[in-house]
Amino acid sequence: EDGLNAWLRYAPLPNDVRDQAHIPSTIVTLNSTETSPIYVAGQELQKGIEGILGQTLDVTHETSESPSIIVGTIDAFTAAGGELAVPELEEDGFWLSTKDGAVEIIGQNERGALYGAFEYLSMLAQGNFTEVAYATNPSAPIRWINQWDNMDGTIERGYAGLSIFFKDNLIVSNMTRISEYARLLASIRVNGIVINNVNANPVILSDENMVRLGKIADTMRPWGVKVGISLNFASPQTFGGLSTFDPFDERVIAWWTDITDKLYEHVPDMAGYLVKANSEGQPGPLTYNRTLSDGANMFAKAVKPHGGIVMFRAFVYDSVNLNENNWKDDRANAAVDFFRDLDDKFDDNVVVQIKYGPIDFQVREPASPLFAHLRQTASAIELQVAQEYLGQQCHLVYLPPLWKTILDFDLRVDGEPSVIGTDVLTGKRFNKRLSGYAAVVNVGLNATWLGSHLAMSNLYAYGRVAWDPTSDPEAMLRDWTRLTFGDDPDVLDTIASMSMESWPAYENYTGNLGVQTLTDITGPHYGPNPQSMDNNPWGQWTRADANGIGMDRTVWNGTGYAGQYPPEVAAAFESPDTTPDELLLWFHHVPWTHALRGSGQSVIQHFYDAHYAGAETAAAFPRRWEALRGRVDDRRFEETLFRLEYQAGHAIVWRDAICDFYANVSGVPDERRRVGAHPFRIEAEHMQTTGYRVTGTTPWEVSSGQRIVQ
Ligand code: BDP
Repeated sequence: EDGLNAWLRYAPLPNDVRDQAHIPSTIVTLNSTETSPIYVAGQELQKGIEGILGQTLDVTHETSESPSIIVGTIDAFTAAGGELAVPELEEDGFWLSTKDGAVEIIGQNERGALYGAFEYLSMLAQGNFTEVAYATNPSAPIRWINQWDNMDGTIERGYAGLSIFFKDNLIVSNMTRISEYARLLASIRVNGIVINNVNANPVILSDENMVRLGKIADTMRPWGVKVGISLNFASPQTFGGLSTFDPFDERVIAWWTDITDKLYEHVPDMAGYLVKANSEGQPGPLTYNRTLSDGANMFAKAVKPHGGIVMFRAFVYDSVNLNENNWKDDRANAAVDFFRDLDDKFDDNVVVQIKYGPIDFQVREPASPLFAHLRQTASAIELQVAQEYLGQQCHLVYLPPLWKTILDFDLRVDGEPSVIGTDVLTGKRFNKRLSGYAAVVNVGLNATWLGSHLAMSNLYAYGRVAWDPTSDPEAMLRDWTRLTFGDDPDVLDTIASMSMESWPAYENYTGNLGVQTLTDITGPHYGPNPQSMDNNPWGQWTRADANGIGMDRTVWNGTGYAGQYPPEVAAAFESPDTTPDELLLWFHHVPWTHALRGSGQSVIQHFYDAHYAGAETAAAFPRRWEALRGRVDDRRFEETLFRLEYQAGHAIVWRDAICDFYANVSGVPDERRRVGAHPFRIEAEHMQTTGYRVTGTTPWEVSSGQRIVQ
């Protein structure tokens, strides 16, 4: 197996399990046309049941007296004389009943019915034939994917081959992979996708690309996935030939209106736009002294008549003005500083899209305080399935436990429960119509989609989390594993336990106590480079020196960031005594010998111990996987083993680099005397080589003997 079918393999169940399945012999699709999600649902059910149970069912449009698997919308079901005691369904929600020998899959809309069909198939594929009858609704209306695909076919932060969407500045003409991707997304209830990079190239707006965008939309529509695009703010000038891109200039407004109208001719149901403005060199309204909301609203007005929305990113900070030597400077403050006063300024079809933490997808961050400030403006959270700072799919890092720290966080706005997942992003807390989720996903042409079989659990779980933020990480993982690898209990337990240990292990060997991922920040964001975590213009600093480490973000003495939270939360973060250990260095600058609340251990000793513990966990992964030889098909077994072995080795590189570096900075030795010893490392420079030379390296700490072979 090459991984292309991901969790939708529909692998045959063993005969004794199959024998327990008693399902109707016909599939009835109500009111379907060939391009509708209901039609697709019928086809998918037929294909899935054939694979899983070996039964070939007919698909018809005619209801009959005999029990069948009925798929349709509520309206179509009642029009066909069906009676349904269904609890209220919301947009995209569905009802699934397998009672009394019949199966009812009834969506609030066609998309919902398709989701219900996938849900039913997921049960069958896991050999689960229990009788169920329930309705389920999404936690939020926006459940999108953001691709960071470039028009030339490369992918920003892509680690699995070239783009499935673009080549040579054009949208591809072969829609096969795009259709397969839409199918995967539908099965996890994703309803929108922005196909191009937020660092946007205006050539996406060329006539030819508009036509082809229409093709993508036609391909994804039957799967219920709406298409959107990222815009470059300066397009009127750089692409349209105007002398300005000022959002208040009539010509600029007319240009965008015209472009938008044209786009909607090709894609009548286009989801909308995604905009990264005035961030990391991207143009934006601030150039003309207009506000960020002025910029967002210009697009909002253009898409409004067509029913579109604008996802406007809150990832705005000014690296030019950050000064590392100013201890009051802090990039973490930027989003709230930029957006706080704009809360009543955005049009109602603008959604401010906020990264989960205030910096940038680090291994540990506190929840972004901006969620507490936008009471009138619609907001969405931005997660990353792409493991940019988290091992780039070469390391197994199962992300839902990380996401959970954010989604379960209670901001206590006005002293009332304001949990990000269940209160804020559902729209309930501030009574919002629009809200939800976006995830950066870096699928590429590689057959595994993400370059790693095990990384796909993150994509699967993303959809489930967006549907229900209270979803249990391990339960989702077990479902995914059964669907992806079958139900061998050893396979299940091994993948479940390794995955659940993977994020804590990665945090242990890459950056502890809230200090961020101590990675190479200057470019690739891969591998250890703690020295680059200071001396950089990006404001990602640890402020480590001989005396201590951590950013003082308190109000009384630091950058004031803690004060961006509502009072109860702010008060807790203000003191090291009430800040959780895992965020200690995020909020406080402390001496190396500072004792942790939990263990009483010093900060530096915790660093040492955590790095050894994390590397040890990773070292066990290949051994644990090896025990599954013969229980997982050879190809996926070997490909996964290769990655886990690599991870085990790289975790040691991480461990030694970070420990050596901070032993040097702090001057405090490891009380267990491991640091610097590297007893099991094999030094390449001690090997006999031909055609290579031994040389020094930067940063020195990544090679145990400070030398490499080149
Ligand atoms: C950073 C990435 C960069 C993105 C940027 C963004 O390193 O490639 O363009 O975020 O989100 O994490 O806009």
